Order: sequence, then C-alpha cells, then structure tokens
Amino acid sequence: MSTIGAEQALKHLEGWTTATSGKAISKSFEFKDFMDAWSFMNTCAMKAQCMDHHPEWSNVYNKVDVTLTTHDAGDVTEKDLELAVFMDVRAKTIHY
Ligand code: H2B
Repeated sequence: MSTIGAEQALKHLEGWTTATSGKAISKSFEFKDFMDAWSFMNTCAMKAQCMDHHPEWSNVYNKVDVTLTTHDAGDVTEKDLELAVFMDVRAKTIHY
C-alpha cells in the first residue's frame, strides 16, 4: 500500500485534520440522533471490513469521532483516504 501522508490526504478532503503528529487524520461527525450515528457506523463498518482497513472511532449519542491511520505503515495511506471519502459521502446522505 502506498503511503501518502496526512498533508497530501487533507488536500482531497474537507473537515479532516491531522492527528497523532501527522501520522493520522481525524474528523468529528455529528448526526440528528443516535440512530443516524449508528446507521453511519454500520455502513462504514461494512466498508471497513470489505477493505480490511479499520477505523479508530468512538461514539457518544449523535457524535462519531474518527481517526484513520494505517497501522501496518505507521502513516496515512491511500486506504485511509479511500475510507475517509467513503465516510464523507455516507455522512452527507444522512446529515440533516
Ligand atoms: N486497519 C488499519 N487501519 N490499519 C492496518 O494496518 C490494518 C487494519 N491492518 N485492519 C489489517 C487490519 C491487518 O491487521 C490484517 C491482518 O489484514
């Protein structure tokens, strides 16, 4: 997998920031309620499993905090960018 780094990934994304000293990217998603947040997590979990690439995330009611990095590479790779884009598209279809 090719490492692209956080700065390069952020050029293609909106609302994401660097995390973990530039070795990861993060975003906080906010939804109408818990069911919308859970629906988002469900869809993203399926995508993550298909990709064999898993997010670090936490949920409190209507919020989902996500951090993406590639553990095997110790940096941000194209897989993180692909998952981030997927999450953004999915969140847009749910956002109120
Ligand atoms: N997810 C993430 N985010 N980074 C990885 O390096 C990673 C993963 N590696 N999911 C995968 C699983 C690896 O451990 C398995 C064995 O393919």
